[in-house]
Amino acid sequence: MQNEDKPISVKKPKTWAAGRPAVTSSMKQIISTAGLVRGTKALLELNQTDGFDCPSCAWPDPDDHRATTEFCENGAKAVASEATSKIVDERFFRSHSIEQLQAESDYWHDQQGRLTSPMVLREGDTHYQPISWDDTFALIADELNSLSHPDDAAFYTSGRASNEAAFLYQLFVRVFGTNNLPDCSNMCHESSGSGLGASIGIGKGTVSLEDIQTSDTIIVVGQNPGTNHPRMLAALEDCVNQGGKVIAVNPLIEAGLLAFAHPQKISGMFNRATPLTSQYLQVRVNGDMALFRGIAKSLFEREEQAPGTILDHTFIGEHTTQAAEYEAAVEATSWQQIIDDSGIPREEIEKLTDTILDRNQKLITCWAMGVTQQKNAVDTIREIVNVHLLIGAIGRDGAGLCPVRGHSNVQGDRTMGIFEKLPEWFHLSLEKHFRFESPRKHGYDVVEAIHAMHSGDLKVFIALGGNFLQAAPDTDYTAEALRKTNLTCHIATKLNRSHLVTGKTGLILPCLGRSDRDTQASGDQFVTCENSMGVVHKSKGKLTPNSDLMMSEPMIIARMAEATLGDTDTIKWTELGDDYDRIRDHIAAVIPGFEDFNHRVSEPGGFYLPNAPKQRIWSTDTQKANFNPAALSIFNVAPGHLALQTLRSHDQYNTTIYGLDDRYRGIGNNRMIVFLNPDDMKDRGIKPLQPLRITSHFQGELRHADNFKAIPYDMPRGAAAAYFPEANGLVPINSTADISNTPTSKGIEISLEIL
Ligand SMILES: Nc1nc2c(c(=O)[nH]1)N[C@H]1C(S)=C(S)[C@@H](COP(=O)(O)OP(=O)(O)OC[C@H]3O[C@@H](n4cnc5c(=O)[nH]c(N)nc54)[C@H](O)[C@@H]3O)O[C@H]1N2
Ligand SMILES: Nc1nc2c(c(=O)[nH]1)N[C@H]1C(S)=C(S)[C@@H](COP(=O)(O)OP(=O)(O)OC[C@H]3O[C@@H](n4cnc5c(=O)[nH]c(N)nc54)[C@H](O)[C@@H]3O)O[C@H]1N2
Ligand SMILES: [Mo]
Repeated sequence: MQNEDKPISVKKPKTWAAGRPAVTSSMKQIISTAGLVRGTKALLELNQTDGFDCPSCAWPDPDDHRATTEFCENGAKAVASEATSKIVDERFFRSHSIEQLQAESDYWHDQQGRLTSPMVLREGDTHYQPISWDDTFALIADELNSLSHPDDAAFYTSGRASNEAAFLYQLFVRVFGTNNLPDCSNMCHESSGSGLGASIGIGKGTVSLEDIQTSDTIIVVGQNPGTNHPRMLAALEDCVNQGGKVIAVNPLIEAGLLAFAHPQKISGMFNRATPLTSQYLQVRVNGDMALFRGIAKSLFEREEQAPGTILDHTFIGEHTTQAAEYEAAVEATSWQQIIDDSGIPREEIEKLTDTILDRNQKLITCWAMGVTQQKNAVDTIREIVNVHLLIGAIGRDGAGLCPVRGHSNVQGDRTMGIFEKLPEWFHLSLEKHFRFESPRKHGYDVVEAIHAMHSGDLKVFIALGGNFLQAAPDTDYTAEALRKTNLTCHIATKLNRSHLVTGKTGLILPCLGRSDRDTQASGDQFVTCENSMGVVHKSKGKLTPNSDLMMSEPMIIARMAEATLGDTDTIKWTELGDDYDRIRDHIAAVIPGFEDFNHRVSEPGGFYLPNAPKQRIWSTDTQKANFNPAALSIFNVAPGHLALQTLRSHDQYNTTIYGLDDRYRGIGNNRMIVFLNPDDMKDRGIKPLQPLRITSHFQGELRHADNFKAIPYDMPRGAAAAYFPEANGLVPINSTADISNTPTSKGIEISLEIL
């Protein structure tokens, strides 16, 4: 465990990622937390076709071959955190009051080990008390059944839940009578779902791993793969080695985008790094829509000079709508506005257009939170699609759209029906198969759920994983909201701050994780996940669980449902928990693309779900791909203010803090920092490491956070960056993206004061 009192260390940021330091770091982590034997066993099973799926990110595994070390440094840290042999049991809770636990850091919480027994915190209690599983389910059933309407309860999901758990959970929630299924996606790629759905008719990406490896040009926008999707670097390296070009679009210089030393190759072990990006565009925060508008403008202008040679007229004619309106919108946008809003000189935009047009116009654009957590995220994503449509860079080899998902099964959870706005066909399919009336009123998303708890409308909050309090925006407001409920209930593997801010009654239900062996009445079980590229594959835990009292997620949901609703003619809840094949048979009957699920998922590597845009079929309102002729928009702040983004360090998984370093950015032993442009610091008389008060400004509301140390960093003027979740208190609850309602965690207006 790191010493939290050690002083901060600041070094020069790295210029390449992975290599031997990554291997050393992962081995150190796993041996210190899980022990040598358990740790090595865990790593050997990780991402093997008969082992378990990495619980870290959603980047796909190769379809046809697996190295024995098919994992990355941060995957190893995620497994180490889950496979730890330390436990948080009844004794732990007896000796730690809620008040004491609240005073500890998120890092400390994670270090304590795995939750092993169901615990309850009743009104007025200072300590969690043990409770039996039977009493736990009776308590939940009582609370749920005494509500005046099912809509008075909400059921959150974090994206680690398996397909089987997610399907059973949404079924339980809908039979209970509500669509209140907020999920982490609402804070993550919801904007991608909304934007892609409107433009191309599916809220998912359209490329495979092979497309990435064989593309000509890959633009990586608002994403830091070196930390958050390290195995993506290997695919980018393959692309570069085959003559492709990678372009980074990011206000910050991120080591992982500069160069990569493959830790599974000899050259990489000797830290010989392959340069990755041929062009690094340091956009202004939220300058991405303007940049893509600039590419479009350049394409139109070149087409005018050499008609018929640049745009894909056949594709545009056969497959799209609104092309003329889009052309008019581009024409109405001046170069000056594009350059001002993006912060990128015209020559750089022309150079990028040259790269795209070179060879086959095989273009892939990848993006993540730098794009999705902005006010105009949906229009930005649709602008990316606009550029792809102009040159027909979709639905052919080596070209397409690639929103890079976060949580390892967040995409699968949505496929399984974890969605507060479930489409009608899904309701009909559930009704036909299970013979019940599925409620149609849209449920609450994350932000709406927080407001509804605050106003007293939501009285029960149940969470299948996650750390709602720390992940949500506006931490104090969210804490007040949670405290107003009658019951908060967390199905969880590790202790976190959400467990310490409860309703009148608080419950912690300890569950098995991905790496744990899951044995039920019918024998050892496996679960399934869907990765970022629509491949469904199995995951089988192998480690002996830390305690017999831990229960699997599907069984917890089954028992909760049985206690609350009882069995129906068509649903025998605990029989489904006894044998997950039965859950998969239901999935096969309800969701298109899962026909013969049990059989097909046994194939090594799993199977691809159907993806219509890959075949140039568009299930949009017009049955075509829709250009979006929106006017250019940009996030502007008042003079003297800065645009703050909240991002991840190299040593965390969302709210789980594995360590206190951010190796690639050169930071050691401290997370309370704010990265700033050196000239912006000079203007304000701010010295490196000087403690600052950050104030966020939103519609006349002010929010403060103190003691953030200033770090000069290579980033555009006007930009600032601090870590999630430490800076979440600054994200205003009502500052959300248009249409998707995602909190604008990457676009917060702030001012600074020297303390
Ligand atoms: N190890 C590890 N892996 C993870 C996670 C983790 O916490 N740790 N989290 C998982 C999850 S749930 C997710 S969603 C993904 C997140 O993966 P990322 O999206 O890579 O995560 P962030 O750290 O939020 O990084 C956002 C990047 O966007 C850039 N950015 C910020 N604002 C802008 C902007 O306006 N324009 C552009 N172009 N760039 C901008 C930032 O500088 C940063 O490099 O990773 C997943 N994988
Ligand atoms: N300011 C700001 N806020 C953000 C973001 C940001 O970039 N900036 N990013 C947003 C994004 S992209 C996301 S996805 C959300 C993440 O939001 P969440 O998904 O809610 O948060 P996590 O930190 O991933 O959840 C960690 C907890 O999940 C539990 N857990 C881990 N594994 C399992 C498991 O297998 N089963 C169960 N039942 N529980 C498990 C553990 O108890 C652990 O403490 O946060 C969002 N919040
Ligand atoms: Mo995410």
